[in-house]
Amino acid sequence: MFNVGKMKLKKFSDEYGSLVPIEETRDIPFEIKRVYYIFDVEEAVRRGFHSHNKLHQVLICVNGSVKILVQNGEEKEIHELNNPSEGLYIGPKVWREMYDFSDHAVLLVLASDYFDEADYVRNYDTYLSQVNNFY
Ligand code: T46
Repeated sequence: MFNVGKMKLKKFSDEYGSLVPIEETRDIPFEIKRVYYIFDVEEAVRRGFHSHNKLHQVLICVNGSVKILVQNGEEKEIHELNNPSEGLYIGPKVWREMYDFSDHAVLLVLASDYFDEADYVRNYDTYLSQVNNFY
């Protein structure tokens, strides 16, 4: 789907464990202005329900698993994240929902800009009317 893609992150593993480094513009396709993480989410809870006008993000489930539904009015995909060396890139104009958080799931998000509520489209009908003009 346009503006969505799974990314393999390089992982260094040895008998002492594993390590994944992430360098802005090298390992992910933007400069990182903000990092946040989502945890303590009950299994029945669904979050998200919005798109962004300009924001680029990479989502990494660093512990446990979570499902991410992405859609753009025409296409819909479901990505399961359950591997700390795998990311899901989501660019602008993509509706997203996060659900099926496992016990102790931690969803780490790298974002290309500071928090700005004005960048969110939180109403699905508004999103559909905007995205139809965009694509
Ligand atoms: C996204 C998905 C994957 C802040 O004050 N600063 C922040 O950087 C963020 C991300 C949130 N907030 C506040 C805004 C709300 O009062 O934290 C509260 C919960 O945010 P929200 O309901 O937007 O959380 P999610 O899980 O629905 O969405 C979040 C991100 O907001 C969003 O950009 O793509 O994770």
